[in-house]
Amino acid sequence: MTRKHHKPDWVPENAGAEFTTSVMSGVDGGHDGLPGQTRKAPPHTHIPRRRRLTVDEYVAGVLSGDRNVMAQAITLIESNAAAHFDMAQEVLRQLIPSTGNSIRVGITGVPGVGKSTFIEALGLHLCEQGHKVAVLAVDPSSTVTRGSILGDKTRMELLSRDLRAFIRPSPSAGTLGGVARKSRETILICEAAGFDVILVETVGVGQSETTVRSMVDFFLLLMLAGAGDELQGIKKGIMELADALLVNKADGDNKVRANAARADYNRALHYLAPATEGWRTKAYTCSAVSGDGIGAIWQVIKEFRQQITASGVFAKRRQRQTLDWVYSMVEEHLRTSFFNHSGVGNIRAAVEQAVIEGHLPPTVAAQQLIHQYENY
Ligand SMILES: Nc1nc2c(ncn2[C@@H]2O[C@H](COP(=O)(O)OP(=O)(O)OP(=O)(O)O)[C@@H](O)[C@H]2O)c(=O)[nH]1
Ligand SMILES: [Mg+2]
Repeated sequence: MTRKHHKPDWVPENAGAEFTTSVMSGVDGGHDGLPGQTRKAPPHTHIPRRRRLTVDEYVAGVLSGDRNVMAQAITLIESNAAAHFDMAQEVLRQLIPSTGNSIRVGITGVPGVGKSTFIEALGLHLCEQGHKVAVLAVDPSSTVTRGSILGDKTRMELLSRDLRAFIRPSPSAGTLGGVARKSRETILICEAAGFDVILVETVGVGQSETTVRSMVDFFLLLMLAGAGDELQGIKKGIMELADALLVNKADGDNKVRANAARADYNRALHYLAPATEGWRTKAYTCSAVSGDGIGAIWQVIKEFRQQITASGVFAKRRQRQTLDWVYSMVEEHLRTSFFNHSGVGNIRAAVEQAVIEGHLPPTVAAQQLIHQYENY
């Protein structure tokens, strides 16, 4: 993967020193920045003009809710440079005790379903209620200059101007593991800065839905009426990840069809396993444009939180998610380390050929490769 020198084009009109989203872009690159997998940044890499903050300054700034420092801390987390990695981890270590006090909501749905419009409507509704709302995106296909939220500055215009909200585009393209790590750590930064609602948008690409499901408490699937399920790319598997289905664009002529779709989905949901123990996933309708149903879906999310907090499922899920995260990083590291191992590289082609030609059973081939990895 080649590194490019990016300048962020995502700068809101009211960008100023106090406005986080105006701050420098992250360092781009294709991996997750774990030690042993990082490369030295080339000399032309963007060097922020701003004075480097110390760990204590990052921690104090984030804790005091300083949007500027918050954005810089996220940029530090997104950096792939080894020196930044250690510093970012120290900042996170100190912030961890102040994290967790939020509801994390994942939002998915096919392109055009209205995710951005919905997030703006919900975000503004929550800001009016006194919440502090952070909006993040997980999109492994995005780059610094072309990401799903990046094109949204027009669609989320009001929210991006609201100082009670904080919008952060997806980290630049990379492995899903790398993007996911950065997004999880960004959630922690936002929580430490006092944001109590975290909205994570993802596009329905590959594994990104499963990944976002694994980092949120509540997972919301936006749907359209009228489009066949196949057209919508909605597989049973994705419905099974959801804590609520929300048929959007229930306005004008579409209202009747949206209500019919909601009834259909409710019937279908009856036969699916619920995503969350003790919670029944149901379908609802809303119009992100008119605002109908926005307050109602927030009530559902609040009820969900109350109910599964009381049953202990909320805490259990978060604990399991944290441990899953640990092991997914271990797995990712081991996989990269294996495939980059020169000893493995030396025999791989021959082993593969022998397997294809039928001379070597797959199990023996795997043993040989692992032996090579562990001993040479
Ligand atoms: N009538 C109507 N139109 C809507 C509604 N919500 C969104 N739209 C329109 O649908 C189009 C797509 O909305 P977006 O919010 O950009 O959809 P998205 O899911 O974020 O799309 P991607 O970012 O491309 O994945 C826009 O033209 C919106 O104005 C709604 O509730 N009613
Ligand atoms: Mg969008």
